[in-house]
Amino acid sequence: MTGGLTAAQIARCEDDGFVFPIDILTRDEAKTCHQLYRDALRLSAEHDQNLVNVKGHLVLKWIADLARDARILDAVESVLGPNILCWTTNFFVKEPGDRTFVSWHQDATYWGLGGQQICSAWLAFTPSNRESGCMRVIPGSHRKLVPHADTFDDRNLLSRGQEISVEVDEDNAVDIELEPGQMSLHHVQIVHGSDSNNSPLPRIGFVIRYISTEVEQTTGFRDSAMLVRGEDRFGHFDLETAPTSDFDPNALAHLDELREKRRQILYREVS
Ligand SMILES: O=C(O)CCC(=O)C(=O)O
Repeated sequence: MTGGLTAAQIARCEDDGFVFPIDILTRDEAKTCHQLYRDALRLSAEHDQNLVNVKGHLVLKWIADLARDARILDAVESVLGPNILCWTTNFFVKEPGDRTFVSWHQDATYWGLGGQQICSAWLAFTPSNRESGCMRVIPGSHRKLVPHADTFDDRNLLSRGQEISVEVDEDNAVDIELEPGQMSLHHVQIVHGSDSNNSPLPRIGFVIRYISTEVEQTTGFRDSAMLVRGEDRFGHFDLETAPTSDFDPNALAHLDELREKRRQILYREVS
């Protein structure tokens, strides 16, 4: 490990359940990532599939490289310790005027993962601010899970449109404003959401879900993840392999299988 969070940042993450901004990519790198994302969408359409938004790191090398970037992992290691799996990658994209949003929710409610050593790294490819619909969080809300209900709203970027069914004190919300190339980390139980993009620019966030190798999938479904740092002495997850080239047919076949398993976990009945 070369960098990592400062003691003050680690303390903030423990107290508040999130920390930002963390400088990761240069502006030029962020711009390149934005272009790679656009290219990936086009190529994905040519393969007649959505290969980008869920676990894209299994079929596109640049996404896998980003999920294993030492600058990101150094920060994540400060929070999770040295043995780290990537559980999934997602893109949260709001084009100008598309009116999409993310309802207030806690990730832990639906993921079926047991333990607290789970965090999301949210990396901005484009400006993410109040106007463009940046992520918003409620400090300290990671200490307790609250009830949720599914809405399946088309404009909600979450899989089930899941939202918190008790009142959220929005007066306390913190706007996670990030410049392109900056990142935030958030705890799996933090209450978070985001409003629509009212800016003229796209708002593109690449999110990597990291877990310590100690974490277990508690739903009874066998789950998979990719070892990105350290070693796995627990074997709680089937280990995924990073692609050596883009859209390798074997990787594509495997992606379908793994996504189906993940779908079963995310759409299971939650009490
Ligand atoms: O990108 C957003 O606005 C929300 C992201 C989110 O819900 C998450 O990363 O867990």
